[in-house]
Amino acid sequence: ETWKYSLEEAIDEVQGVYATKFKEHIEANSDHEIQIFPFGTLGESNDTTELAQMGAIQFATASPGFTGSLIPELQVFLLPYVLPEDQAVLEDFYKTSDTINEMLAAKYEDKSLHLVDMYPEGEVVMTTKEPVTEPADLDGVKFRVMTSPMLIETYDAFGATPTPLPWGEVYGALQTNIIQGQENPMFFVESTKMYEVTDHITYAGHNTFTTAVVANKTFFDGLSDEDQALVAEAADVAFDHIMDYQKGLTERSEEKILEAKPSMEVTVLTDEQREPFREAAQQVREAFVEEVGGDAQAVLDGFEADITASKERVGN
Ligand code: 6CS
Repeated sequence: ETWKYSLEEAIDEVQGVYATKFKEHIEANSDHEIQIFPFGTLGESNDTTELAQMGAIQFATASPGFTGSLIPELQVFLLPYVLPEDQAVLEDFYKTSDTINEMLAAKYEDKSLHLVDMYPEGEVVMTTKEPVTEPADLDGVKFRVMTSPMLIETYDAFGATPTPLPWGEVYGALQTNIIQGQENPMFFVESTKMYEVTDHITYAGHNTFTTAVVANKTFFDGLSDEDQALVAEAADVAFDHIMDYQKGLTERSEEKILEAKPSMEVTVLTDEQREPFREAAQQVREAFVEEVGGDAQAVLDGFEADITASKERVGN
C-alpha cells in the first residue's frame, strides 16, 4: 500500500529531511511505501491538512501556525517567550509532555486527525526591510504571519501591523512591498531566499518554530497494532534524526546568507532590548486564555509545568 505524505516545505528543508527518514524506516521495515508531496505539489498548508482530514492523503505536516485556526488550543505554541530556548530542554519537552501527547493529541482526534509527532524547526527570527531593535520600529510595518489568530495578536502586541498570508505569497509580497517583514527560522530564511527581499535579520528569542506530523484518523485507527507501532517507531527515529540534523543549522544558514548577501544586517537583541517584547508577550498570553477559552488555561498551565519538569530532568 502507498501512503501519501505532504509537506509545507521542500524535500531538502527540515520537514523534508524528517519525512525522508520516516519513509526510509517504514519502507525498510514493512511492505508499505510512502510517497512524499513537497510544498507546491498539493497546495498550501490549510489545503493539505484538509486532504489529511478527508483521507485523500494519509500523512501531512501541519504547523500550529496554520492549524491553530482549526484547533485553537494549539496556539499555545505561538505564544512568545513560553517555549524553552535550550535545545536539550526543548527536545525532552516534545518527547515527554503529557500536555502535548495526551491533551493536545486528543484535540486532533476531534478533527479526524491523529497526532503522530511534533518537533521544533529552530528559533524564529524577524526579517525586515528596516532595522528592528524595539517595538516602536515595527510601527506601521506590515508584518506577514502565518494564519493562526495568536500570531496576529503577537505582532499586534509587538507594535506591527500583522498581515496573515499563506506561505506561497510571502516572497512576492515582500518583493512588491505589500509587506515589509516576516518571521521564520534561519534555515528557511536562507533556503527560500527571504534575504533577497529583506535587509535586516533580528533575533529576539521570542519563539521556536514548531511543526506537527498528523495522520488521517480513520486510516490510523484502521492500521494493525503492528503498523501503528511501526509508525510510532518511524516517528521516533525521524525525531532523533531531525534534532541531530539541526545542530548548528541556524549558524550555518546565517553564514550562507552573509556569503550570498554581505550587506545583510544581523542583530541579536540584548536582554535589555528583549524586555519590551517580553512585556508585550504578557498580553498575548491573556488573549490566548480569553479568546480561545475552552481548555486554553489548562493547556498553558500544563505546558509550563511540563517545561519546568523537562528543565529539571535535563538539568538546565
Ligand atoms: O512561514 C511559513 O509559512 C513556513 N515556515 C516554515 C519554517 N515551514 C513551513 C511554513 O509554511
